[in-house]
Amino acid sequence: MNDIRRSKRLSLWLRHDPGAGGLTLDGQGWTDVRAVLGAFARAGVRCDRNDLMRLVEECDKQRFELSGDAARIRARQGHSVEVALDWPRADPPELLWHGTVERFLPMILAEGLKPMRRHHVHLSGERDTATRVGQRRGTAVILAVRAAALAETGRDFFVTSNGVWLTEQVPPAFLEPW
Ligand code: HQG
Repeated sequence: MNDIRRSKRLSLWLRHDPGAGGLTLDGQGWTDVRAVLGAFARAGVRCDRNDLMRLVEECDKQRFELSGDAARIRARQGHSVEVALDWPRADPPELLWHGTVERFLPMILAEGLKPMRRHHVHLSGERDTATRVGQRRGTAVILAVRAAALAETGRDFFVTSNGVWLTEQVPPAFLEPW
């Protein structure tokens, strides 16, 4: 199994369905590295500690995070299971970016950006990153989010250690197709 497939399996376990790997996550989304290695073994997937460390390190989007002693692992964001991520609140820049596709636009412009099955709406500081996110689904359509103005209304923004901005939702008045 290559690293992309291992990474998808790990995303599934650490974000959406820990039970599928026989894993449990703590309140902040952490689980034991040894338990994850056991889950790969039970799933019949070759992934030893070195494979896992490489996957965490080389993952283009830095999706996963190890504890300081490398005994525990979690997904940095993107969960659908209930976890309380402890990302710091931060003041966003004037504009953040969201990449989506044409077919979602009418709904988004009518009701705003919603987290859908995740906990938060994901926004990027860089337009190029938003383009890549949108391109997962087709031709990317980019929305500018007037983030600083939204924060001034009292809406919280959080920033992950890999630079993804998270917020609960973005009302249509703060969105502009770019
Ligand atoms: C859309 C990946 C209809 C939204 C990426 C998006 C990112 C609405 C989709 C990260 C809507 C949700 C997150 C509304 C939002 N009506 N559609 N009101 N509000 N949408 O995957 O932002 O590879 O949950 O535009 O690279 O695409 O997993 O969010 O198209 O960083 O690490 O509903 O996931 O990272 O899709 O992607 P998602 P996303 P990973």
